[in-house]
Amino acid sequence: KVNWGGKNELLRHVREFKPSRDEVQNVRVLLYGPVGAGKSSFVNAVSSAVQGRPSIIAAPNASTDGTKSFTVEYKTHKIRKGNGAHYPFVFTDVMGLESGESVGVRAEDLKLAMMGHVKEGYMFNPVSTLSQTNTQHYNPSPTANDKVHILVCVLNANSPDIKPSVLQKMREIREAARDLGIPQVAVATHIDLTCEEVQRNLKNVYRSKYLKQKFSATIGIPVNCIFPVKNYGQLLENEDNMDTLILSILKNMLYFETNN
Ligand SMILES: Nc1nc2c(ncn2[C@@H]2O[C@H](COP(=O)(O)OP(=O)(O)OP(=O)(O)O)[C@@H](O)[C@H]2O)c(=O)[nH]1
Ligand SMILES: [Mg+2]
Repeated sequence: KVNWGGKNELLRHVREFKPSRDEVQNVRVLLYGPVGAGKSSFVNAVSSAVQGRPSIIAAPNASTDGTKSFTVEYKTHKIRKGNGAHYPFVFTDVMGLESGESVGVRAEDLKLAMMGHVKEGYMFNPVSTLSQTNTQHYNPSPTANDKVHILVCVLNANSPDIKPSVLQKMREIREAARDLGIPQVAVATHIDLTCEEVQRNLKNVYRSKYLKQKFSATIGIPVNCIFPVKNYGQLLENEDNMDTLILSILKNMLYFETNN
């Protein structure tokens, strides 16, 4: 349930959020998913909702028909809180998963990222996995802050079925997260283009059974951990309902960390 009138309360909750363990200063949220799913746009949507104004901190693809990932490096985005400080949660954006071998981000690299072995600025190489001998980008001794605390699968609700080879990579990533004890959720983007009722009124979003069922079966994430979202696009101003939806997703994600 989304409390559509509760934006201020959600904002207060997000502002007061503190990681559950003392050794963690930043809860690290890692986004992964097929190319063009809306990973970078989701980072911007969260940043915009938290800051109350449109904010672009991760470069999204300006074109919607990308088959090659627009994001190519391992990049962590922080959201400014004022006075030089930032919120104690960060979003790590990565290259998208592509269909086939030696294209897109490698599942192995995402496993290394989850364990905290990948350093900022690493340019993903679809042909080979980050090696321990790459001292510039391999972090041999990750701290609690380098490790991933929440894994978010980002999917485009408006795209055709995900290709089997991409599903296989997603499965590997999910299983690695399970073994590492990292909680997992999914975000279904582009809901504005998927369902007429949602397009008419965003408040109908959680009524759309189709959206949830479409994904739960294929990606193996329980329905109650799939959040439908509309990312900010070309908007010049924030919209209350979008902010409320995104803030409620953020609150739920952070809840998974606290209760893990
Ligand atoms: N209508 C609509 N468009 C969206 C939504 N989310 C993302 N987009 C558009 O989809 C395109 C791809 O978005 P990105 O955020 O670049 O996707 P990505 O997953 O980061 O893509 P790669 O980095 O290439 O893997 C962009 O043109 C976005 O404007 C959404 O919820 N609704
Ligand atoms: Mg991207």
